[in-house]
Amino acid sequence: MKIGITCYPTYGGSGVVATELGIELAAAGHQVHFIAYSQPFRLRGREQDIAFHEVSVSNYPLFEYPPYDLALATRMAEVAEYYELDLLHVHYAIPHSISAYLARQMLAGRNRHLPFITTLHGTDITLVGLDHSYLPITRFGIEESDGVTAISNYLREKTIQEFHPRREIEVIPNFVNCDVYTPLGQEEREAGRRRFAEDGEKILVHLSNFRPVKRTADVVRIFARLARHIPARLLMIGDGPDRSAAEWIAHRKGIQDRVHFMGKLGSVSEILPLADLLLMPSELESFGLAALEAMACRVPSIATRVGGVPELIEDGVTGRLFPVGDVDGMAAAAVELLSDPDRHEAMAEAARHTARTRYCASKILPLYERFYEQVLGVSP
Ligand code: GMT
Repeated sequence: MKIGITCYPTYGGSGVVATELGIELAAAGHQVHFIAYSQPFRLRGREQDIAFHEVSVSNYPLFEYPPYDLALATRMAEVAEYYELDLLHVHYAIPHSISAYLARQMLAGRNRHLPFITTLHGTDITLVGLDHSYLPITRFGIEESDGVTAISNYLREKTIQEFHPRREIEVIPNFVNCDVYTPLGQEEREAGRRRFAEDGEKILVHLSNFRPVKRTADVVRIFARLARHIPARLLMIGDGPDRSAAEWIAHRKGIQDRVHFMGKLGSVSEILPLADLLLMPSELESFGLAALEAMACRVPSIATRVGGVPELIEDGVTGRLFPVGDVDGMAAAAVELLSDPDRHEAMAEAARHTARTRYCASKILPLYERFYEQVLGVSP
């Protein structure tokens, strides 16, 4: 198949999923065309057989708000026509599903059918879609899509409950390439850990876009409590609006030399396996991709019991779950787990097992392929 993919190319889970899906589809023999305002950040280095088409928005002085949605729709229609795309797959409803709708309409006038699929990722429904000014157009984008998927049961239910769309929503969970996100051998892991920690120190990791919904201040507070009991380091991967607040808390608590703010990394698969625990104390996660990537690397999570997280992490088996804001509870659980090597080992093993048996790319890719065929009306 020839598939056009649109996503937010910047740091964030939906862009990561879209990019990894494109990479897997290309590896499976499909032709993939990314259409976005910049190259998706995880594409670098693994982009063989994948084309990228940049959307540039001309900034005419009259445009106080340059119309990205229209430029995107135009580019989608062009790419679909020039490269004979079979379908478009857009990630994140707003504005991508609306641009895809416009592209489909533009081509329909030229007797060309271009179906589009929308994958809902979370904040497009829970934050953006429920902002009253965006609700009707988000519902329109969902209803006009030729197929809609959501990345967890939670998100599917939430979308039905809030939008009452006249369209089926299929759940296709997020996935991870279990060969890329994989544990390291003992020697390699120890050498890698020495870059950040001394012998006997534990390594905790947090990975996000540092938006308020991620509660990065809680990450530092949890670590500060833990560091009173256990020699440890915290790796903070990513960047975003709450980074300076997190840095300030680390300084105020006197732990700044134990917390490494690493910024946005193009690839996290070399860092995650070095860690002992991932902290994900988010206000909301429709899925929690960072936790899945860590699980595939044999790293359990301390997380919040929100959204789709309980579908991914089984409390007490592949991680621990707590109410939002329960910094004391999460810190105590982290201390307990890191002080009990047998329990930690069992959890790490269970985390990898869950990632491998339920969320590997090899398991999820066929679900997308089947969905594409269904939308195209092709019998497999
Ligand atoms: O979480 C964010 O701030 C960004 C958002 C995105 O679009 O990148 O993440 C959502 O999609 C991810 C990939 O499907 C999920 O793993 C995240 O749980 C989800 N975030 C929220 O629901 C808050």
